[in-house]
Order: sequence, then structure tokens, then C-alpha cells
Amino acid sequence: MAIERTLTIVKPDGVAKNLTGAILARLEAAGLRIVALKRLRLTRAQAEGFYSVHRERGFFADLVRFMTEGPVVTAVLEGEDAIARLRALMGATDPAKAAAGTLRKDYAENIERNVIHGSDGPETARFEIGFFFSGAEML
Ligand code: 3AN
Repeated sequence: MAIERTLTIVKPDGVAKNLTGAILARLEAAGLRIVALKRLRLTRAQAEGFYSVHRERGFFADLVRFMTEGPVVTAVLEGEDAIARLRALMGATDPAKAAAGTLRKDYAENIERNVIHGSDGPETARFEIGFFFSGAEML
């Protein structure tokens, strides 16, 4: 297995509920290492840019509104097979379909307010890491 880097976001619902530490602790306990970390409030333009692959979807406007409603905490995670492992720890997009023991099963309200984002592949991870962090911010 290769060492990979991936991007996670504790979404506004997770930050508002003070779950940032609990969520990051679960990722660390599973062997993923935080190599960069920041808290910020996305502008509308940033949220639209980050989720531009979804711009034609019916839920896009709601998604942008949700992702800008309050601060998020975003991190770069490193580890073996980090991209797939983060996705497995998150669980399915819809928490009603998420497996027991996943973050979304435990903490998410619904398919939109689902507490955590994780890159879905190597190309997305590269784009998403570069969206938030410069090389000098990842050690
Ligand atoms: P994931 O976050 O599991 O990769 P994506 O990339 O398909 O899921 O969707 C991005 C985000 O868009 C989701 N995390 C969720 O907040 C929102 N979303 C996805 N599908 C729906 C939907 N059917 N209705 C409302 N929001 C959705």
C-alpha cells in the first residue's frame, strides 16, 4: 500500500456541535496523521469552487448555503491507503445508509448535514489539498 495524502473537512454542523476534536481523534486513532490543519469560514465563491463538480445537481445551492453557514476545520491526512481509509471511516453520504461505527452513522443528521468531507480519489485529493493548503503549510 502506498502512503497517500487526502483532504478532510469537519463541516459547519460538526464544528457547531463542538465535534471537531472527537472527529479528528477518531481519524488519528485509526492511524491517519494530521500533516496540516486550519479553521476558516468558506466564502460563497470558495464553496462553489470546491464543489464545482456538483454545480448542475439539484442540491448545489443548498450545499453551498450549508457549507458557508459557519466555520469549518480542514486538514490534510497522511497514511497508508489514506484516501480509501478516510472514506471508510466516514461512512456512506446518507447517514441512514452508513455502517455502524462510522463517523456519519454516529454524528450526521442527514445526507446534507453529514459532518465530514473526504476526498474521493487521488486526483480529487490533489485538487482539494491545493485548494486549502500551500506546500509550506504541510510538513
Ligand atoms: P461524499 O461527501 O460522500 O463524497 P458527494 O461528493 O456525492 O458525497 O456529495 C457532496 C456533498 O453534497 C455531500 N457530503 C452532501 O453534503 C451533499 N449531498 C450529496 N448528495 C446529496 C443529496 N442527494 N441531497 C442533499 N445533499 C447532498
